[in-house]
Amino acid sequence: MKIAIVCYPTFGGSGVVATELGLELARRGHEIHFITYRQPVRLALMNPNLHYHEVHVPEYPLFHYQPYELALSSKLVDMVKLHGIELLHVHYAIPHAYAGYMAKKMLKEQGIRIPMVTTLHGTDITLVGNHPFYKPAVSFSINHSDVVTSVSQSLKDDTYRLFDINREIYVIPNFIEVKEERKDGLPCKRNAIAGDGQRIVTHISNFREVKRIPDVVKIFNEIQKKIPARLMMVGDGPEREPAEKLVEELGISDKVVFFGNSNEINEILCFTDLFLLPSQTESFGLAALEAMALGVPVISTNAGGLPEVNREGISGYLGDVGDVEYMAEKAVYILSDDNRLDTFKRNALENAREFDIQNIMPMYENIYRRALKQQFV
Ligand code: GMT
Repeated sequence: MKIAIVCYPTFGGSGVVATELGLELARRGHEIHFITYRQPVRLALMNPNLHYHEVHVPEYPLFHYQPYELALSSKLVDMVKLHGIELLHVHYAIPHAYAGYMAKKMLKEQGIRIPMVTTLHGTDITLVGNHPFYKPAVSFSINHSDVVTSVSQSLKDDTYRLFDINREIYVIPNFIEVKEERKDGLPCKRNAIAGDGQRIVTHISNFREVKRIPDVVKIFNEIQKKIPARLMMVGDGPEREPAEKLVEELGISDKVVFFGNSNEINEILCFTDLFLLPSQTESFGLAALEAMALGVPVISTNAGGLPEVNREGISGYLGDVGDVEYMAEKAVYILSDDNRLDTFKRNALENAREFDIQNIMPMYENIYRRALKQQFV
């Protein structure tokens, strides 16, 4: 199949999922065209089936806001015609499904019919898309997609609850490549980060309010009172600076490292003993799955789709949003005994296998076949 993938090219989860999906589809022989404003961070164009087309938005002083959707839909039209693309797969309703719909309409006028698959990732539904300023456009784009998928059952339920949706939504969970040899094969530089007997706790995110960064710091503060430990804070965003201040106020600066954005996620997770994700909401929690796939247990909240990924008492524990005390207590429970920690590590890896890319990829291929077969407008 010849597929155009539209996504956000940044460190965010939806961009990572879209990129990894495109890479695997290309490995499986499909011709993949990424169409976005910057080359996605995880995209390595080392496969003849992979193509990247940049969307340029010319600056014009009259425009207060540069019209990205317009430029994107025009680019989609041009690329579909030039490369004979058969299907659009847009990640994130805003504004990608909207731009994709416009492209479909323009192509139809030129006698080209092309189906659009829309994948909902969460923030486009639960945080941004639900705002009254966007809601009608988001509902419209979802209802006019040919096939709609969501990354968890929880997100599917939220979409039906928050929007007036008249289409079937298919759940296709996020995925991960579980490599048997990865943990041993990597040069784990544990000693450069922590001394003997110190546990390593990690948090990775875009440091937005929804991640409840102060809770990460507070949970770690409780852990380090009982167990020698260090906290790795990976990522960047508006909550980073306040977190650095909080760490200083708590007098634990010597135990916390702020890495900023990193392309070495696997290297960091390789020496991690416990992952923290106390988010306000999380449609799936890809970062938690990435941790589990490297044998790292997870302490998270039970919000959104997290219970579909992290299993209570097996791969880690889940507390109510804001229940720092419970999450800290369970973190200490896991970290305070070598044998117990090893069991949780093994279970986390075992749990991650369910989401192995090889299990999930056929679901997307089936959805594409369905979209190509059905009568689309
Ligand atoms: O919150 C993030 O980390 C970024 C955000 C995004 O929009 O890319 O992630 C969302 O999509 C990911 C991939 O499907 C999910 O794993 C995240 O749970 C989801 N974030 C939220 O729901 C807050």
